[in-house]
Amino acid sequence: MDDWAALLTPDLPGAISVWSLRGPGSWSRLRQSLLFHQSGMMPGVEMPGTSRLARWQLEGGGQGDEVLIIPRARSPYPWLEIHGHSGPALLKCHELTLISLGFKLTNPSSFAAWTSTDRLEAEIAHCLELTTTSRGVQGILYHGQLLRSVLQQLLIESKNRNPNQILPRLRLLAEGFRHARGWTTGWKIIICGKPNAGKSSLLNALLGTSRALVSKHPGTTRDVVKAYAVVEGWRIEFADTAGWHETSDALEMEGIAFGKKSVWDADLVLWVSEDGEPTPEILQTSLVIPVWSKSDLLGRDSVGSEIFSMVSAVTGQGMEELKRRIVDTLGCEGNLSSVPMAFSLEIKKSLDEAAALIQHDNWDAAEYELGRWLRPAPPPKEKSE
Ligand SMILES: Nc1nc2c(ncn2[C@@H]2O[C@H](COP(=O)(O)OP(=O)(O)OP(=O)(O)O)[C@@H](O)[C@H]2O)c(=O)[nH]1
Ligand SMILES: [Mg+2]
Repeated sequence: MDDWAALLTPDLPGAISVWSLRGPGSWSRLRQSLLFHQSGMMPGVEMPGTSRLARWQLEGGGQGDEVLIIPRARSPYPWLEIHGHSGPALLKCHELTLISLGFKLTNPSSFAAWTSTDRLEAEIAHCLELTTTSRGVQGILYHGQLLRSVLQQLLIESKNRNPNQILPRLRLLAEGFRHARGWTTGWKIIICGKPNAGKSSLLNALLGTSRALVSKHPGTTRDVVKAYAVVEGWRIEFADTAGWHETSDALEMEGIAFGKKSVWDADLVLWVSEDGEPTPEILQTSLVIPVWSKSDLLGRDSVGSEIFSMVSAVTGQGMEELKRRIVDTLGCEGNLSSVPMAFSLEIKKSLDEAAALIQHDNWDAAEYELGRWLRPAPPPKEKSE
């Protein structure tokens, strides 16, 4: 078993740095390079909950920078942290010293996974690092615990070897990722429609600021214009695109093709038209909200539409309703749902894999795959420069 070190703090000028070290020989290796302030015997293995001031001992006997040594655990392997000053050159010195002491370097997430109780806990921690909204945090924490009990239950029930009992539940869990993915990555919405439909104006109205150019001339937007907004507490990336139409202008054609390609990557499409034009066939496999723009130009008597969201970027009419519809359509409130769901892509892939194995009657492999989340993560991989 190797001894591992990871720098947990960013490799930037700053006030403090934290190195985490773990492995059977981590204490004995580190002792060779530290001078403790308190005199007396150097303890073999420090007790968690105690901390000690020390100095790096430089080659040739000189004293180096002062650090605080914090033991984290004694078993299954000694695990400790070094809290010290920071700065690129100083961190390089720390790194070289640790390498010369025989530590292998790894990245913080790989190290954190290894120190977690099991892979599910590590995945929860990893997703928490990624999320940018408190609603995302709420969803990950809640569904992390829910998933743990569901996996335990599935592993017991899989002993019956009954695919009808297990497969629908695995699929439901995996499908839940569609609702949960925005907790870690934010949702992506693309705004499409014919030229001059009011797409850029809609983007600006959703953002509450003038991000995209608006003009009365069709073909104003050429490239994809991206911007972030927080809608009802969720982080959403909106992409405004060039209007879709037949053209011989090479540049425009490229812009249109680029916009169409972005559709596949989007969680939701806003199909904008100023005259209730039906959603085109190319969007049939996408999640779409049809938006009827410029509703202020419609007569007073004009009735709303069940299918279209009627909005005016000029008066703001219908904007709040549209935002609510976006959040509802994306299933954003899944963070509060009691239906368990896969909250990360890794977990979704693993559930899909287990389902495929069960379909091939390979129950042992499926159980191994599901059980992986409840077993400790393997030792980390060495960091590549
Ligand atoms: N009255 C009214 N005019 C609007 C509204 N939204 C957009 N317009 C006008 O419609 C014209 C086109 O608006 P844009 O937002 O540039 O339309 P677009 O779909 O982005 O156009 P392209 O980028 O050329 O495809 C501009 O003159 C806008 O002022 C609206 O809600 N009400
Ligand atoms: Mg535009």
